[in-house]
Amino acid sequence: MLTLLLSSLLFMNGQVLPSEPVNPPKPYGAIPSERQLKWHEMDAYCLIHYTPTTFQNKEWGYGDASPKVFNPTNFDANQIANAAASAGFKGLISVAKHHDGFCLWPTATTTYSVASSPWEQGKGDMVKDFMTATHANKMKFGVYLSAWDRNDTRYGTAAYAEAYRAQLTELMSNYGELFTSWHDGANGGDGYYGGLNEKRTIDRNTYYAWEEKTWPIVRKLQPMAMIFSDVGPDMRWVGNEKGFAGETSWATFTPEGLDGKKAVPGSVNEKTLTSGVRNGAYWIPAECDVPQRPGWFYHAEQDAQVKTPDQLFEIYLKSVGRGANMNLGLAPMPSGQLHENDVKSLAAFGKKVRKTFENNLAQGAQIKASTIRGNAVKDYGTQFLLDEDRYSYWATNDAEHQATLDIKLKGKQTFDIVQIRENIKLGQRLDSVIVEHKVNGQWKLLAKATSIGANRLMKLENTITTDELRMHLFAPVAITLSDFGLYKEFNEPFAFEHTGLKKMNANQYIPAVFTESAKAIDHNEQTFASVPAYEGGFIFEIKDDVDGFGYLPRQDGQTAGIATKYKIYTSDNNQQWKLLKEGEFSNIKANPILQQIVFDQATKAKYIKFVPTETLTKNVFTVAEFELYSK
Ligand code: FUL
Repeated sequence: MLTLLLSSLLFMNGQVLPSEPVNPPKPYGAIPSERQLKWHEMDAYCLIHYTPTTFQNKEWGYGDASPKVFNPTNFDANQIANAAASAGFKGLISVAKHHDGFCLWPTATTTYSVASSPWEQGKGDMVKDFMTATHANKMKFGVYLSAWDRNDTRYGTAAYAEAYRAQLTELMSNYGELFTSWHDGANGGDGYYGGLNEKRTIDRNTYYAWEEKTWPIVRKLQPMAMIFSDVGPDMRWVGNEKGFAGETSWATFTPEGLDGKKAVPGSVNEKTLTSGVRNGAYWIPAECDVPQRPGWFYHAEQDAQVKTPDQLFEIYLKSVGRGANMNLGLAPMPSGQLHENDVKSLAAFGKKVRKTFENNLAQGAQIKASTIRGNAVKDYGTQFLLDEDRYSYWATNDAEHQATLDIKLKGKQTFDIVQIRENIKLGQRLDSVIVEHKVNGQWKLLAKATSIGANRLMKLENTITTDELRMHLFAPVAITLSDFGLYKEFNEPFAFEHTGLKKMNANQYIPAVFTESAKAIDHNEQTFASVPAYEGGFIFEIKDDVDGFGYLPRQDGQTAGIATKYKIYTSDNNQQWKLLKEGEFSNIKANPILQQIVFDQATKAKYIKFVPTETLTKNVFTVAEFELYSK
């Protein structure tokens, strides 16, 4: 190899120059498709949840809402698309049908759609309106079609599976070029099902015939659409709804099913979703979906809990900055527009990202590599680290699997983010990198990272000022690196009006039972109570009017004992109880956030009782915190 390389070199002006082009390194492992490359270039986009469920103040519609409730008074797709574009998002996905089964377009497959609603006298097509507004704001469009349908009486039979594919065909045919077809894994369970109100289970491995019949529809009609499901095939769920990819998150992945079966949407070994798999069989990068509010749908009581620009920026660093993409959930109000807090936060987040990354402080630096592939500076030199092209790169020879870059900045620079990228057309090659800076003449560790891929943003604990850096790189093959950047996070004050529910103080109520469950009222979100016998419920003696009740599920990442259904009772004597409210904690497994139950009016009763009526694990109920609220 070496002799071959040397024989192709000439000496000219004392410099070793290659006489003929040096071959580029061979790609390593699984590599992205053209479709995936285009998707990586998008970085971030949004997902809009707006269906009858919005009007019911729920997170999962049961499928029983009358189409008559779907009557926005002020729907404005452009207000929503414009807010997303102001945040720098590159795409919008319309939830064309959520689990409640209501279709936002006039489908031929069911009457449960906009065509039966009063909105635009049943003549409207909301998917089309979102598409038009998305394109007008220079973004790409996509659709989400829930496989689970709690309205359709055919759910569970072959007829529904056919209808589902017919719906997909309509969406893939009539809404321009789509960048994604988004399919979530939640399916099967109880629902309205045409009035039968029962539980239906399906065989997740066979029912939807994903590979045989369903994905081919997308491939045929929308070849550039990325198919999302928790197992791919084009991008995978990141395993949480916080928006965070793993500190190590490989774009390569090998889907693993459960119980020795094949991996399919809704039935996958979730353990490796967050981290991916080094040298996995396929290129299936993570997508980090996270709602802008605590839940995916609009709830007025959450107006003060809209994520701030700083929170969104943290998500950006831990998704886009970990080689994944960010998918932010937008939740319009029943009126049909985003709340002003959401709009304000999106615009400020957009400004923050723009200002942070507009100025690469490494520009003008001199970067000396320990080695350059075939000494071909023109083809593989370090100048490519500072150009705007994410596919041009500096490279080492095939036998060199460790290298060092010495970086002399143009004067002293102050920064707190280090960015690097690989040219992913050649695969995910780097195992790890270490960045050092000089302190009192000594090299000291500044940052390190694994799984680089499409993008890596290393946020430093402290802002530093220096004019000299060094980076060590490690890979199992020739090293290639395409970009190097230094940035300073842009900050400015931000606040929105805080309205809504107020947590009651401990002196406004007395928990009545609670020996085992003391941890549920210790004001420490990290501890949790685990209670084996909970059917009798949890009683609070109250001294003030109560407007709502809160249940925070355990926050340790485990799901055992989390409640999925509840009843709340009131009493004046702690003996006779009256049912005040009952419901489900939809989507709590994937998104274990604080569940706030708002009463229609304040209760003046002396006692209030919370009963978990269904939990994720039989015979155990877990709770991090109970809260009571007043207005
Ligand atoms: C999940 C659904 O169950 C949630 O309601 C939401 O739509 C989220 C984006 O996907 O699987």
